[in-house]
Amino acid sequence: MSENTLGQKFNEIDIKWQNYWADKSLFRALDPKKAKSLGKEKFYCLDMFPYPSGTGLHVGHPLGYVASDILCRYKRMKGYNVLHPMGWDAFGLPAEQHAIDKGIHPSITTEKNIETYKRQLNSLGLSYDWSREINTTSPSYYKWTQWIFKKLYEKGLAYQAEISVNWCQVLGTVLANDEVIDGKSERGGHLVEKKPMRQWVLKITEYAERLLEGLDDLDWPESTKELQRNWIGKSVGAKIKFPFDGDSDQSLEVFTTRPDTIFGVTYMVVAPEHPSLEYFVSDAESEKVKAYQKQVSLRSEIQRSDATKEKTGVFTGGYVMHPLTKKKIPVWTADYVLMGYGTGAVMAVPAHDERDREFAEKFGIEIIDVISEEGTLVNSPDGFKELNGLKASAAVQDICDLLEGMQLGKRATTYRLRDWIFARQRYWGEPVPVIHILEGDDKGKIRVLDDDELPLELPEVDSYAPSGTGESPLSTVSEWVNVKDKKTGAMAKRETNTMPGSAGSSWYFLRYMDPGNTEEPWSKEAESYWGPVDFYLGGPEHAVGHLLYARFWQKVLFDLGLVSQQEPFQKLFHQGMILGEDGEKMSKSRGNVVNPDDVIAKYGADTFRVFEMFLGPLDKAKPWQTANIEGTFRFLSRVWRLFTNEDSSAASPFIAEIPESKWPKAIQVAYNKTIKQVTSDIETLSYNTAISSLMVLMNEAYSHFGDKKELPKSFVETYIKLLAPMAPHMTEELWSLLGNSESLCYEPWPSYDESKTQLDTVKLGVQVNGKVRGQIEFSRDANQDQVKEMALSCESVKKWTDQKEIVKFIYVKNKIVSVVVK
Ligand code: ANZ
Repeated sequence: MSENTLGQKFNEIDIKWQNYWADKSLFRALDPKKAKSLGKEKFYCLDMFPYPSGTGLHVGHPLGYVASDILCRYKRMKGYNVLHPMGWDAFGLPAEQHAIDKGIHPSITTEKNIETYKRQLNSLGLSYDWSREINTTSPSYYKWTQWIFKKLYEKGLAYQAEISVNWCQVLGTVLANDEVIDGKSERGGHLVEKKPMRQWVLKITEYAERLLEGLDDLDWPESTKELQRNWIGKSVGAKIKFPFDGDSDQSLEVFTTRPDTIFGVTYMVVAPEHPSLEYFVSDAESEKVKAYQKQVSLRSEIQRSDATKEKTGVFTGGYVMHPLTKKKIPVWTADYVLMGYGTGAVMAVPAHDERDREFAEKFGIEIIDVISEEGTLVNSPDGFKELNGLKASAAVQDICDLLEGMQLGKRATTYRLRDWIFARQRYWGEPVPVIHILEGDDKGKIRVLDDDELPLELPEVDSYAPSGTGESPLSTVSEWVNVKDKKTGAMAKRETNTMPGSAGSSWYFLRYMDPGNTEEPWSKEAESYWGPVDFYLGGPEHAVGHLLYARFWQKVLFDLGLVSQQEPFQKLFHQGMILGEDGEKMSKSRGNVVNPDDVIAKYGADTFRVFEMFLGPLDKAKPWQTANIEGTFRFLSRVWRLFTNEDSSAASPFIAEIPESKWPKAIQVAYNKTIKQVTSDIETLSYNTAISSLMVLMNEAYSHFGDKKELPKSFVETYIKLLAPMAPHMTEELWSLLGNSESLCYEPWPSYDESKTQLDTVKLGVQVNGKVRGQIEFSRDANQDQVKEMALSCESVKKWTDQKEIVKFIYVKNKIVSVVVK
């Protein structure tokens, strides 16, 4: 068959088997009872579910999906009860923006996009259990997202607060951080200001310590664990009070990790938003401070934390008193101190803190060294001289004791992690199931909806555009917003904020365990059987967002006795990105996007799958190489041709029953070695090396069984099985051509004979005085004398040893043969 017709043939085979799998629901996971009765262990393999965008998949998306699919197909053959689900994380801005522009309801756009995605995923032969498909925007799903919000609220983990948001007056809307670039809106380039607005917030900080500790036992990439650790940002130190100068009943509290440097404090800094700032500002400095505050309000926190920017700040005119020396210390305000961290105020030690040093040098503030090069205390003032010479770590303890005794300090731990702002002023999100009571005894209070009032569905709106007041478009739907409280009959207003994009994805892995349940979000039975996810695959860009939120919800649900596991994802893997052929990120604007549909149409899905896995190590970024697809296609075509007859209508007529013991020795070894290699490579997701060892074995097969020689049936069967997880369509077809009536998907995975994974002879170079002079081949069990005799009788070695004295002969079993002569 010509390459073209073979490509076509592969396409037909793809469709045939995709239909077969779907008709037989072959990838449906067994329910826990059934699986237990069959003694099958579970394997829960999860892909990060996609946002179904309007542009469909590009070749970068399937990389992870194919990779996890290979693992799932392998695990089924190993006898596991595999749960491999897929669904849609479908709330979000693009569909909403489309609705604003075109007036089409986001659910319609979403549905259409899902259809495209699903068709594309199926065309790759991915073995999903579609009976468990979920969609975060369907009321039957978000009913339970609302239910979990309710649990969080009841546990005191959801509260309302005035939080400063990015407000764009021109667009009349609140913007997410990534929609703001250099203080301007990404869309239109309009000015964005900070403005306080009422928001729902989840108290993730209450779980900071447990989120940190839990990381240690997870089988996750170290880099991702480190990102989460940094994000949580635990700091151990002390909170110290500096009494106000002139009013020692009041004090300015700072957080420091270095109480040992307290005698090096030469000024204080409060954040420009600090509530005590006003107290310090003298009349003389008032104008300057106000102007500075205004200037800072236009800068984002990220800009403020940029250590490379020149320090700015102003003196307030006020002072505090050093808690130990009682000296007066000037108070400054500067934007390198952030309000949201620690106490929003610092004791500045320019001798030992880089930021403070830069600031002090710029403004001519005194710098006092208090820690020596050896890390011991120096220059402690009168009354504290005995601290000199102490190691800084010991001094921390002494100074904390001292301050605690005076009630001017206490040991403290802070976390960089902030509470999670859980509200968006948008339409296309889960409504927050809360009403605000407007009259009667409960006036001003809120009520969370009862379970029987859920789901609270999104109403139809005339316009999806922002309301212009900063509130969500829901606020304009008065029939929906204005309600009577079911319990008291009091007038009430519905909450109009919707939940953020990451709400639905914070628990979807639980819903897959029991997606049809209408009574509960999941049954205990299903969760205790399937949890935790055994293998989770997705991009590293979710390291601190989704992956941290999901861990947080899981821990809350665990504390409520609703799940059996403390952690949701036991093992995590990040696939690397597939770059464009030019080595750049694929993007429409660069014009380097490859559409998988085109590749599949020409070569079939198996070539696409194998090619993507063969590009390189799964976790590395690598460029797409159209030219090399041909190579992969040729490899699969070779497999096909060896195992089938001339016109691809039947199995090769040369296939015969020949026991393994009758095969040539070399192929026995290559065969067992490959089974071993492919097995361990799949377990470690080293698919590129698994594929190359299958290529090597195919070459061996051609050299021993090609040219119309007899082909052992068990060799063919095993080869098909080893290739099956990667190239599932053609291997199913080959399997059926061999006369099998059942699918290959649940055939037992091949085993190998360890003793046959190596040839029983070894070939080694013979070194003479450190240089290789010849090569000998001998039995693996040969002893030193036998090897020596062989080495010394080798012609090319003799040239270098003749007439010389053999000083030493070294043989390291199966590794080194070395002769030393004089
Ligand atoms: C005195 C000192 C001396 C400090 C020294 C450091 C070194 P991490 O480790 O990141 O937690 N700090 C405290 N609150 C701050 C805020 N709201 N904005 C900016 N900086 C703040 O950093 C803790 C240190 O950062 C604290 O310890 C404080 O400076 C500063 F040689 O106090 B340190």
